[in-house]
Amino acid sequence: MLAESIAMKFEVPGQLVALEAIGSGNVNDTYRVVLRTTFSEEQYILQRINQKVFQHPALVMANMKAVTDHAHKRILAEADQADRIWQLPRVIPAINGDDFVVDEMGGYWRALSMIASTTSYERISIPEHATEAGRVLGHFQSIISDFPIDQLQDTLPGFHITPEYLRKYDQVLTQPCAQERLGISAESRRLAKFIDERRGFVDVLESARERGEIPLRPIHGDPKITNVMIDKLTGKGTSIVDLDTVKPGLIHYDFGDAVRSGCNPAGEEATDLKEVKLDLDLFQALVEGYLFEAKNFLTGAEKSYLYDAVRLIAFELGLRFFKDYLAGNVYFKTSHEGQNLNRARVQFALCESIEKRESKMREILEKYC
Ligand code: GN1
Ligand code: MG
Repeated sequence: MLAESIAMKFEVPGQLVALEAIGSGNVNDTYRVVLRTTFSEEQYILQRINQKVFQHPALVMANMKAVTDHAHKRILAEADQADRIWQLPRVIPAINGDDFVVDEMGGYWRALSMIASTTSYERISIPEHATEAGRVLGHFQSIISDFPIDQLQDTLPGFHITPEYLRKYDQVLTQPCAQERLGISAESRRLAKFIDERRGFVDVLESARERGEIPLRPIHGDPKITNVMIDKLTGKGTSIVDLDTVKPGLIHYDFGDAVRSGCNPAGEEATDLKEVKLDLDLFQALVEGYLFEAKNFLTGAEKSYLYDAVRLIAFELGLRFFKDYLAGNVYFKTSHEGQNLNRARVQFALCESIEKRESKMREILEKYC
């Protein structure tokens, strides 16, 4: 198997014992690699980078290496004041010294250290977990907030620029595949109408950035709840993983993504839309954790857009899933027909629930800002 032959090309001691596919990511392929020597066991994460999504994998790795090196130094420098051992994956070099291995077909693979004794969840059901997720994101953003963005490459142009996704959606709508799908499904037409009714707000963050109200900073880009690692022994959040999308952006994309994934207890793949909602108790808990860490480095203007961020990122992900469904599922991995359509239905139902709770959410944000 290809992954097995690649697994031994990194700087890790021991012999390969097992390699298993893990994770629920919609983009990369992820494996857990177990190696042993007589006296020790070593485990690490092996990933094949999806080159349909990331066209410059070497730049993705350069960003990841630079940001993690910086973050590790901050974690060590602040360890004495911390209430936990913060962790962050380390890029394990290949035997030839590169940060990745390229296979015979031109595929890019990377190795990352494993965050020991932790687990991650597809959904959150208790407020304590939401607080920990908020702390993990806020802490990560805070320790990279002083990393200079001009040293980061834009590895995914247009990522989280909602007006761009809308423009691409409009292009997809003109294709025969999309027209056919809209023609046969009343549910698709309902979603298209849902989008049309919200065209006016898609630029809420980008226009604030253009006006100079909110700055670009280094961000995670994909802090969904499955990427937050919780310590199995202490219950505390200790790390964030999946650092592909670290690049300059608005902190709002991260906050919105953490909330839309963490505060909908029904999860991304729910089939009963009645169960999809923005749970205010989870929201309050996540906000408390996030602002505990992030309050001091965020500006007042940044704080004032946090509600919009949540509404927008739920909407944006729905738009991205729906666009992909109409285009014939070319971006997000799927395991069954209609999966991207259903994912879009869920995000739009969540967006509606967020809209209904606007005043309560603003009150909560006010309280912790
Ligand atoms: C993708 O890598 P993964 O599966 O965690 C996507 C995110 C979406 C997420 C939705 C690079 O994340 O933007 O929010 O799916 N990542 C990319 O599940 O597009
Ligand atoms: Mg990801």
